[in-house]
Amino acid sequence: MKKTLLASSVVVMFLAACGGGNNNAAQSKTSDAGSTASSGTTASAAPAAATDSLKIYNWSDYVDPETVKEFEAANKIKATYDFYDSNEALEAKVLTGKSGYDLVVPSNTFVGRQIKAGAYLKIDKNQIPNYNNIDPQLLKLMNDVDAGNEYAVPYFWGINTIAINKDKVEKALGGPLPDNQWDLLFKPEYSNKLKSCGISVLDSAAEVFPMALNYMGKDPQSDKSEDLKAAAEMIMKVRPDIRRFSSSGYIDDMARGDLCLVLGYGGDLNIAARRAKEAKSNVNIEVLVPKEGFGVWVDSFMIPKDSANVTNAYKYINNTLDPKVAAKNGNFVTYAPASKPAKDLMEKQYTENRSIFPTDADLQNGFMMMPMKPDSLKMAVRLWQDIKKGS
Ligand code: SPD
Repeated sequence: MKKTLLASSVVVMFLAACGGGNNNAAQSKTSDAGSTASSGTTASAAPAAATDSLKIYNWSDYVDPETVKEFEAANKIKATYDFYDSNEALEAKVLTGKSGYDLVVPSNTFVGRQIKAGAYLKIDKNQIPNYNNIDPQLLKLMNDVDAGNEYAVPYFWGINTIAINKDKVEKALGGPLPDNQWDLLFKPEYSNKLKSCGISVLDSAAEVFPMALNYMGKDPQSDKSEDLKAAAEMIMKVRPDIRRFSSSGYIDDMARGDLCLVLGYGGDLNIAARRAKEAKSNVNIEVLVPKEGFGVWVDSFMIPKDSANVTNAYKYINNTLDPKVAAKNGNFVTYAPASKPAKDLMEKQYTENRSIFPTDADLQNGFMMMPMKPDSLKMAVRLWQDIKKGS
């Protein structure tokens, strides 16, 4: 499989970092919360006024609500939690400079240009005593888009992959799965057979193009217009078989048995599998880790420059890096926490799940999702609109 040098070297870093076990003793520290925030545009730090509220804008299904209640009670802070399901939705808010939030959680693919646009405050790491729990390899990865790790504090990492309703797919195919599991989505011979049991694909050019390019044997981060056009042509061939484009709604649809093939976020697909089990509905979902590749990404907390509750934002970030809190969130959202000692505190059913914690061997086949150049992203978005229209 063709990969960029950067993508390969990044995945090699992951091999050493995240796939292997970790024996670190869990450490938990509490912030003493006297706070200053230095802004990307202001040289001197201004003391932040004490408030009792915190406004968080995060991905849907990305926190155990119990941890939020516990944080509120322990800190006497009222947290307002709003949700989005795509980087594009978040970006539309933060780039206005008037987000109305104290914390947001973009992916590594979007962080760099949002920093450049001046959307965020610099992080004062002294306000985050649990910062040392962060897997150093994640910080190294983030350094590519946030030099010196000045703005972004990693929260979870995960993969873009596919999941199937095993029984429905086997029945529809009338035979075994293809050797290359991505054929299920990208080869009309297979997608056509799965059309009636329901195919759903993430509603985002930035998420889907790298997967298509990788399947075609091209650099998943290719900025060449001919590569993007070729990927769009390939997707267009299976377009009639795609029932919906969804970046979060697929979780419940799949759990109910209304979809049999989904290109989605690894943890969310595992939530669908868990919900199906809990409902005892005989919907048997398998989240695949295709040997032909999958995309790897990192999501981080960032403080928008219009934050009115910076001290509380630090307290909250610090709380999510507490290994016990991170493990609780990890079990709930079924993603790999940035807080390294948390892995040892998570349930084995999740830490041994390769679509949540891919093994070193799996990661050899993965590729890091990297930011697209602005012009290429613009073009990919245009092509994506056409794909969705089906014309
Ligand atoms: N439900 C939480 C989903 C988090 C997905 N993060 C997106 C990463 C995109 N590259």
